Amino acid sequence: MKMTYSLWALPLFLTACGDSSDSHAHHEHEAAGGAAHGSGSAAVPANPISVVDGVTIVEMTGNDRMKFNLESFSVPAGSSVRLTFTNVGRMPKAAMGHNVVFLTAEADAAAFATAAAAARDQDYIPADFAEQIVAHTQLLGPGESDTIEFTAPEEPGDYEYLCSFPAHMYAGMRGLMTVESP
Ligand SMILES: [Cu+2]
Repeated sequence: MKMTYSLWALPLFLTACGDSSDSHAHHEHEAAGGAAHGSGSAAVPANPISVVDGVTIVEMTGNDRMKFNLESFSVPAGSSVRLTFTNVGRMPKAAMGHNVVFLTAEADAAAFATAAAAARDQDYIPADFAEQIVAHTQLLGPGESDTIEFTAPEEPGDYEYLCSFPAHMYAGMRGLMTVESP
């Protein structure tokens, strides 16, 4: 996961401080790593949504109680989104893995979840449903983190997201990304 943190930190560093080697940016990197690797207390971000240079930065977490920290958030249509997802739980990945999958407006979340549950060998991302996915993170075990970048849909509306680990959507790991007219 060290590599993931490096990838996560670099764009923030460049965005916040240009090409200077400002110690402040470095400190932020350490704080982010420390939060995920800390004592195991739920490291839920206080301000999970921010916008930097037009990019919506989303910090999402999933826990052992099968809850996301965000049940909804908004992004401007067609804008860039950088989402970092962290599994803040402690249970083993095989029993309590989490991901975040954003579905297209046309997708059927229930049908997707059913297909996903049967796709263990693909980390619960069913290949047959690729066209119904806007973006998704990796499946994460405890303490792991993944950052994805994607472009929000051009069409305003509500887009469902979910954890596709079997039964997690029905336990509450789902939400809505509202795409707003720019
Ligand atoms: Cu989950």
